[in-house]
Amino acid sequence: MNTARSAKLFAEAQQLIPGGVNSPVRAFRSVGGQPRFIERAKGSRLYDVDRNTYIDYVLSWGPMILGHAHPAVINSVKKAAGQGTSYGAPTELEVTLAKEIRTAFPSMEKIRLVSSGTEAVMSAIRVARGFAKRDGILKFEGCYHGHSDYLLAKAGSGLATLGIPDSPGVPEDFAKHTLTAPYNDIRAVQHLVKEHRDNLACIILEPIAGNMGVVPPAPGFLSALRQLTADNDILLIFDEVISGFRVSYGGAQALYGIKPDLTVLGKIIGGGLPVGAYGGRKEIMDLIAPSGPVYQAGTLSGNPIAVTAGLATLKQLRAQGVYKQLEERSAALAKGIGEAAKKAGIPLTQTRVGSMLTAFFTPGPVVDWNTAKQSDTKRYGKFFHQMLEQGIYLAPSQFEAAFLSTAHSTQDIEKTIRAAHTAFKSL
Ligand code: KE4
Repeated sequence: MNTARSAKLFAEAQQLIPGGVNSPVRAFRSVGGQPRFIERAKGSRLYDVDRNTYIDYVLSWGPMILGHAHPAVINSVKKAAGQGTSYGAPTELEVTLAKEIRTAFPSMEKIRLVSSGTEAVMSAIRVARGFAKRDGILKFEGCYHGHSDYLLAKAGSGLATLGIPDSPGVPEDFAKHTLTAPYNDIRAVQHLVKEHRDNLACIILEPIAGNMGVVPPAPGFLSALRQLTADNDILLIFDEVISGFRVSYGGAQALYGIKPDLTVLGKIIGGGLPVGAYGGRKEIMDLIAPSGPVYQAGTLSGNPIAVTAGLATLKQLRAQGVYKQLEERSAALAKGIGEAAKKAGIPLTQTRVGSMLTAFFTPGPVVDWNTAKQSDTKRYGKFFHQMLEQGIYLAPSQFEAAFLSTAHSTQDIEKTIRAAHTAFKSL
């Protein structure tokens, strides 16, 4: 596969941008080789600067659930752009999106729009601390909640990929308020709550972990966590930046029937443009400026173009049968990949919730970060490149989710499974 122009651009990019990328996981560090520079995308396809075409299972790390350049999204963004790109004043669009989110996520009685998942998580934690008047937070190893200082403790995603257990530049003072527990280990949480209850403001988790690879909640884990936090007056925050509108129109909280106190959203609600959101119980959210003393602000929060892209995306997701199709195609893909690995005698542990899935190169089981990191990342890297050479673009890290979109056809799935047979045989 000719990648000369990507190579040239990457060399130049590395002179100007740390690691040549604007987000670490894009640099292919954990799978080796060099990233492909993308020129355009349409439907399930990416097209790189060397005219190579790929079936895309990264989908911009989740937002592109309709596939790339969906006509309804593009047309609405084009129209909105003609009306100006940012006003710094309230718009009807923001009211409409807040209403739509609250309809899909009734636990989000009030909502604040921001410009990224990180910003949404940071703000949710701040208002949780302001409401509870306590500093402590508890997160789970392998979960990633963006790059705010005090959450870079045993985080997943890029940090897991790069093997940075914590990050330099985070003062010990910040990290000391952050407790971590193994995912799916309710007894560990009970123990930490017993010891630290008086200083714990909130517990935050991905209700379906996506940042150590996909790790679903163990049966009863979320309900036990909900009960434990309610009994101890600790706020429960669901980080649904990935799972929100991904695993169902109401996210993981609808799927599992659990009502958190606060929820964080991102990715899909911006349709590929920068939008994050946090929201929850009215009495908590009313603490946020200007209605209350907890300060949070943003120049481009609720940006009309980004909100337009988000609204157009959610409208398409409300169409009949969308999630059924995503479920069927994702199940078919997982089945085919599993059969291919078995035929080649490659030990694989597959996890999936709806259209977010992972194939861990380990006999398994995979239930938390400790078991996920047993995966053979070298073998994953070889598999990744074998698939890339065949025009299949998987996440350049074992510890990320693969995603399907409504644009992935049965022919795409069949082609991917055929490529997997070839790739597994070469390992
Ligand atoms: P952003 O600040 O990247 O918009 O969102 C942070 C975030 C928060 N919560 C969850 C559950 C997330 O998955 C993320 C970001 N996800 C990663 C991929 N796993 C973004 C990709 C990247 O870092 O480039």
